[in-house]
Amino acid sequence: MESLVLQLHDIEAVKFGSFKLKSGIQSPIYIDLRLIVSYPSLLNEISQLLITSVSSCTFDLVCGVPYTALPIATCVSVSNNIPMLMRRKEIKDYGTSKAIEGSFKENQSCLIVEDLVTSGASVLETAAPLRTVGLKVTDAVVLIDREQGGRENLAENGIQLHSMIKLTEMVGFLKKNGRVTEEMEKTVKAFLEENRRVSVPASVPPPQKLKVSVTYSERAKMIKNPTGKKLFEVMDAKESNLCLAADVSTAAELLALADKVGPEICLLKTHVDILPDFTPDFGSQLRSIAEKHNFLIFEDRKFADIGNTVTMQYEGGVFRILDWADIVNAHIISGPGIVDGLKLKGLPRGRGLLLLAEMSSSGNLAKGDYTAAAAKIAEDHSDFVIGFISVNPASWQGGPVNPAFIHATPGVQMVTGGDALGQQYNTPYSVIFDRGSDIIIVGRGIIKAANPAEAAREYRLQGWDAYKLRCV
Ligand code: S5P
Repeated sequence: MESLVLQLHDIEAVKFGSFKLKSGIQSPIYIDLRLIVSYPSLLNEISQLLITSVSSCTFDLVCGVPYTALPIATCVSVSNNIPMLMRRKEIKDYGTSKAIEGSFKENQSCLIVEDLVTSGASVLETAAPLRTVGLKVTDAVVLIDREQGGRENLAENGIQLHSMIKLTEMVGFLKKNGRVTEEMEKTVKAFLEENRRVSVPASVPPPQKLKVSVTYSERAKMIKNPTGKKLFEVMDAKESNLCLAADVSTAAELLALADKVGPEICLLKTHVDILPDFTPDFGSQLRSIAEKHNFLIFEDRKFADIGNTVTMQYEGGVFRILDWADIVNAHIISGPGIVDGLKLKGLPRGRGLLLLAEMSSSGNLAKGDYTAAAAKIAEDHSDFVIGFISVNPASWQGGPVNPAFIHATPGVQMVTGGDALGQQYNTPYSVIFDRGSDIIIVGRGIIKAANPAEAAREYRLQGWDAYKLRCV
């Protein structure tokens, strides 16, 4: 190992100074293994050592993290006669649009090969599409572990990291051979001490535990609630997993928009309390447009009170939501009584409920145990609860996604990013394919577009394509 480290130093693949890493942190050491393609014997040596360091693991396939580890994975594959897969970084919008190239069978195990791990984000980005197509990913092998949280971040996602060398060992060898000063060794150690746990960026979706490849039409038969069943059927019939968040400023505008965008959507989401011109016949007008275009209506009321209060909020007041909304949603902050209260009024009318299990806004508190509690309440009320507002359903704790529940995800635009008030956006592909959700909820991405109907069509096609890829 020592000689390998010295060779890497000889070819200047290891540099000392001040370098900005991909994660944004400033590091006194930089390792650039892209150079090894110019040194075939070194590349071969690294590949042989890598494979011996995972001799205790069994796997059917190898897949290198693009791009630096691709030649390493190729060498491992060729010299050990292990078939290889390639993950596309960019998915083509022509041809087969495959995320994973190569031949494989569901449930085969795939070893991920990487050159260097800091937070583990790149390994997770490769693990996500491999798992989505039904492969088992439980191990990753890396030449250098920077000891900055990658091992822990990967373990949290069910991946064991095998490393050939740790960064401190590497610097130790260089110091021993007079390649770096004692002072530099101390600087690197101090840097590692201060940056022990680099977190995985929020833009990297956690790889799912289980592929949900069951089709919407099959899931229509699994769900108990009649509205949930109808929603799956509409999605299948219209080839749409698009929900429009119709956050416009007047009821008149909303009705006009619903009529224009109606052919593209499976669901229209309202915030009826923002409409200054709301009249008691708003519900029946919207319902007739929904019937014309075959979509369902979701009032995003986000009930949060005790059971008794929400029964009145649901049925009464100015808005009389129960009369016209097929679906409403609720926070679970007040406990399962909220679901009992809403169910008392909603279930006899065949209505459905979505629980807020996660939220899209930065710093929100709906995670971990809270999300798990939402899943439990849903299971206990599966006659009325049709699913969740969620962001990363495929990576929830506590096992596989139950295909009988629908997951609808807000915070969707064509590019990732956010607004000035904490909203965070993911792309339709990331939401449906990587994160395993079912419905994209799009507001400003459509309503602020020059031509909302055209924008809605584009979102529908992207959401549907991602779903089809998931079902292959
Ligand atoms: O966590 C959430 C839950 C919801 S329902 N984050 C959200 O943004 N929403 C809603 O989705 C929000 O109230 C708004 O109606 C829509 C997102 O709108 P956009 O304009 O940011 O796409």
